[in-house]
Amino acid sequence: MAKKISVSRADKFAFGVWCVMNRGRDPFGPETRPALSGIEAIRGLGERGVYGFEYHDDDLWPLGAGPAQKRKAIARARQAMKATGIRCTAATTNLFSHPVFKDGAFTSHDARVRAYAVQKAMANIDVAAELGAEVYIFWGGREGTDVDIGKDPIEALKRFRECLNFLCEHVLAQRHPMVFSIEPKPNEPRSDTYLATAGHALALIATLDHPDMVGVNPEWAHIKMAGLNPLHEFAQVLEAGKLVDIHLNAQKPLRYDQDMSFGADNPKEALLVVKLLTDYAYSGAKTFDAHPFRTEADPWDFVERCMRAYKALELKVDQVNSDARLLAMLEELVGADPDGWDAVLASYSKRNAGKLRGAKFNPDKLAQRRLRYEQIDQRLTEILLGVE
Ligand code: GCO
Ligand code: MN
Repeated sequence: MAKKISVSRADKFAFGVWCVMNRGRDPFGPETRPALSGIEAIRGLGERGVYGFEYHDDDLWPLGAGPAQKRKAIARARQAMKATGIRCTAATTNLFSHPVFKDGAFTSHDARVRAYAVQKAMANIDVAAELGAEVYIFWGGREGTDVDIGKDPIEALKRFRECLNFLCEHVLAQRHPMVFSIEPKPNEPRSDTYLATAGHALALIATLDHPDMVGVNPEWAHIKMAGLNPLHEFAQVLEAGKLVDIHLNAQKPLRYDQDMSFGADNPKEALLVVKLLTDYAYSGAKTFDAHPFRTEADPWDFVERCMRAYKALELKVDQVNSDARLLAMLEELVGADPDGWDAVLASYSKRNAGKLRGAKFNPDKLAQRRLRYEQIDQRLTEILLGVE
């Protein structure tokens, strides 16, 4: 019998408030849904049993708001959090909407724009800490180029690094219990964005003054836009100990940023990412960064759908992880290590090197071992489709 899906706060699902505030506007047509304020978004998510929310500064108070207006917005956010039990799991700075950022924020040529961007981030980092956010995201929306001769990429990376270093020091000086997270994306809105993939982000992090304070939140859609494999990207970040947040959604490869509901496009790939997060006990928030189709009247079916899709895939992961036939085939695939080479390869020593140098291998014979990938993949498909 099919298992019933029920979502609870223990699932640690989160949404960007901007996902439910999205009104369906696209480059070819205006809004199709009524406005929802940031506070209404927090409240609506909280009322639906969602564990957490992420926000941009500009989602909660308008750019240029005075101190009183800002304090009022923060107080109202706290009220909505208290009333519904929802937490603020992460926050970020809008460094992409205002025309001042049209040629980048941290990578702008103009030092005044960079200073303004760092000031804007600094101010919201303090609010985020007050709201209890433990992760602060940097998605370089406009950090890129349309005309490559116009911006030296070496200089741009240096500037990006300087701004992150500056803000890390701010967090340390304020003693905020917070880590940063870089969100990679290959393009859109710029033709090419710096820090295009998880690998780019990890490489930059290693050069920061406080690499331990900075992780990565890979986003499914951004990975597919780059034509890459979400499982491999998530795994690379996880293996590096840097998976501090995730952005889940769906996306057809190599297209504009579609931000579809999680599971909407490729359930097999989605299953494998849920399996990764389950098997390796990812404990951060499972954040959805997507938006309803433009045809939707309100965002709530979309919210429900993302969480149900994750839970449904989690049930499939249980099935996959206990399917005797599949497990036997996977075990056979990995095979045995009768000669103890695993231990030899695990660490270099004179003795191990000597052993390896003197060993006799028969590559033709080794190549004959049967690898049942067709059957394995088909078994996975059948579990996913629920057939025996
Ligand atoms: C996008 C990004 C954004 C970011 C958000 C928080 O492609 O629009 O995914 O939604 O996630 O700005 O960093
Ligand atoms: Mn995102």
